[in-house]
Amino acid sequence: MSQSVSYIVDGDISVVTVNNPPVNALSHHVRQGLYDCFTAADADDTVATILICDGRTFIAGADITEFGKPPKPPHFSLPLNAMENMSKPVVAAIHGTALGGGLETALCCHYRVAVPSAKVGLPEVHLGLLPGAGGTQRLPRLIGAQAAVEAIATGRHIDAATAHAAGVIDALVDEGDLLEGAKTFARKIVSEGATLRKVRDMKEKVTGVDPAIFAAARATATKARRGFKAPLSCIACVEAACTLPFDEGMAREREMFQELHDDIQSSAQQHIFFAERAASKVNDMPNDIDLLDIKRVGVIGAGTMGGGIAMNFANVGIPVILLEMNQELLDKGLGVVRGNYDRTASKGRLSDAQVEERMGLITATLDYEDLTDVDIIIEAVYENMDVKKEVFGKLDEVARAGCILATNTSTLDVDEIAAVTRRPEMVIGTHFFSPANVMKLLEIVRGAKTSFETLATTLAVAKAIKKVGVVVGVCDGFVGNRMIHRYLAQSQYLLEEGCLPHEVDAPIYDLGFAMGPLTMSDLAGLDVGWRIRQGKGLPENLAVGERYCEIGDRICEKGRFGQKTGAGYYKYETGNRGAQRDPEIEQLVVDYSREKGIERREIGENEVLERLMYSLINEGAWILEEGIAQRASDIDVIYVYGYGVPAYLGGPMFYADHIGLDNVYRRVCEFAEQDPASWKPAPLLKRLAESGGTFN
Ligand code: T1G
Repeated sequence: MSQSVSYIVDGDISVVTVNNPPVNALSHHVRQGLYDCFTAADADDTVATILICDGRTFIAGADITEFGKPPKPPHFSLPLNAMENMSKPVVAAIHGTALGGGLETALCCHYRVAVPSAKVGLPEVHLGLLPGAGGTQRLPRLIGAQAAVEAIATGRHIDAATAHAAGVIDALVDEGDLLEGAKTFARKIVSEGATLRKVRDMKEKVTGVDPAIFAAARATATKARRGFKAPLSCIACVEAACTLPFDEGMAREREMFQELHDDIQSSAQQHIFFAERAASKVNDMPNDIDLLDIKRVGVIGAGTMGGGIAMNFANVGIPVILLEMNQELLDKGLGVVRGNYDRTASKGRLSDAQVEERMGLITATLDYEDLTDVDIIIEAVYENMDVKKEVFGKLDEVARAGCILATNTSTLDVDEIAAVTRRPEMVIGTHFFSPANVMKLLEIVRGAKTSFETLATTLAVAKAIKKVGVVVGVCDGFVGNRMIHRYLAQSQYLLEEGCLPHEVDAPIYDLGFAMGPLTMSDLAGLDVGWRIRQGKGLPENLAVGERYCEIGDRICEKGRFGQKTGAGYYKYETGNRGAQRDPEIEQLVVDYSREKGIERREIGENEVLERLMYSLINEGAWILEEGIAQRASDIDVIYVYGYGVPAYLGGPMFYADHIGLDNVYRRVCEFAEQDPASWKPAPLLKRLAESGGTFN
């Protein structure tokens, strides 16, 4: 018997236990162990068999580390069919998360019981895959096509109570006494003459299903998950469950699973799965760092960012003290927060009681003295160094010893801010992305003196408020904004050389980004960057040889700041976020080139795409070279969770590896020849390109 699966006879019940830390993944040795144990259990004289797992969770899926490699026997079907064809009832006892192949395993058992805290789901779609061990054929037979399509195409985790109501779970048992609860359940059904209920034989819910369900699901998926292949394949498989006999449906599932498995999209999404987990690891941090206790939080500034940041903590039950300079700003900020909650409640995603509970966790104040016993304070005031230094000076006075002082700056020097305090080791950057209560990314900026306790605690805080924390070093714009600066500069140069705004944006949008650089600038607000450039005295203070395009400035001088003013690079109708071409701006661009003596030329989509993507990649390579990011996959996580890059592209660095670094480097060198001021090929890119290496 394999080490990771054990089998015992406990009186009249046999128990098969999986123990494969950390999440009991269905690794090849687990699959073999399950087959061996269930074969043995079928031969013994017990009346029923329980399948249960040790550790923190039931089987959380197939072993993702086995994907992309030659498959190791046995296939899932061997142990799963053995379970389904047992001559006695098999009861799956679920705790933690029964996900993917884990739920598919449970669906091959005749009954399922769970503790109330358990969750089930088929999240393969998030890995660019579909449930490949019968989930697309068995789940609709249990809960119906509509519910199954929704569950599988979204990959959502379903709580135990909902799963019980839907018929996936047959009984909820006491928390903390799962095995006894499962045994009691098994004895009860045996005494009631239990049948060997095979989900595969349940036809009622997959017969006479309205095909409109699938058409509607495809329309939803195409809109909500533009460019992702997996959701559409998931829907097609559930449709097959409703139109084909079980075994033919299983064959269809296997075929479509293999197609997705062999597609670059799935490799990219698996890359992001592991990259997200790797991002929480700090290379030089010892494993035994004690985390500081974070029970109460302070937020300085109730503006758009401050309000959103406060909501993150209230959303997970952590009380927040929200401080503003005056009552008017405080009331306005709280009004925005309540407005956000009311909108969520109006969509049925929060109850009124939950809205009041969360608002109740946010205490408003004008007095710094109210911050004397909080555990972390996050400053989110106006992006100006003098203002930030003044605030940190005050915080250093009032905050208790051991309180972390964090700044939400998106560009300023965290070390310079830390230097105005007597506790630079407790100072760190926590760069949230707007809207802060929605965007998952948190750039955690490690200062020169930031302690491991502060860093480790801030990473834990990120996880607690359901953010993806990525540790970066101090430099202008950190990782995300530093790279986007090069990307946006290229978008300007493409305009003055020959493109119109929609010609710059379209190739990036077609690649899969949520929007192109100029539409993104209109959304973020053109005035933000304009004020920063004015603050730096540009273009007058331009360094020698540095390239500068004034098209963005010219548009701002017209009071066009983007969506918020109804016009920027594009024009926007009131209430409609759709960008419309604007002949006035297109003329401005053409006139600007003429004024600067630039002969406009036809620029192909491919060149546009390469210049925008390679500007990100090349700057990413510089950032890795300087150690501002620990690993290339961190940059990919930053761009997927913070800058609208779809996970199926894997992020800019994964994309570069896919294109081939020799190709990227060759083009970057060609661009550098044409425009040495803007392109400095990164030494790391050169080395990897010449050695046939990859970033990831
Ligand atoms: N395979 C291999 N390793 C896994 C894994 C898996 N399925 N799930 C997690 N890990 C590792 C993870 O990399 C990390 O490692 C550690 O476990 C803890 O994870 C045929 C095709 C279960 C909800 O998609 O969603 O089944 O970083 O940090 O926050 O149809 O992990 O410590 O070295 O995330 O408590 C479908 C994926 C697979 C579930 C726990 N299943 N996992 O969250 O811990 S495809 C999934 C999760 C499939 C079949 C198909 C979460 C979790 P390390 P963690 P967590």
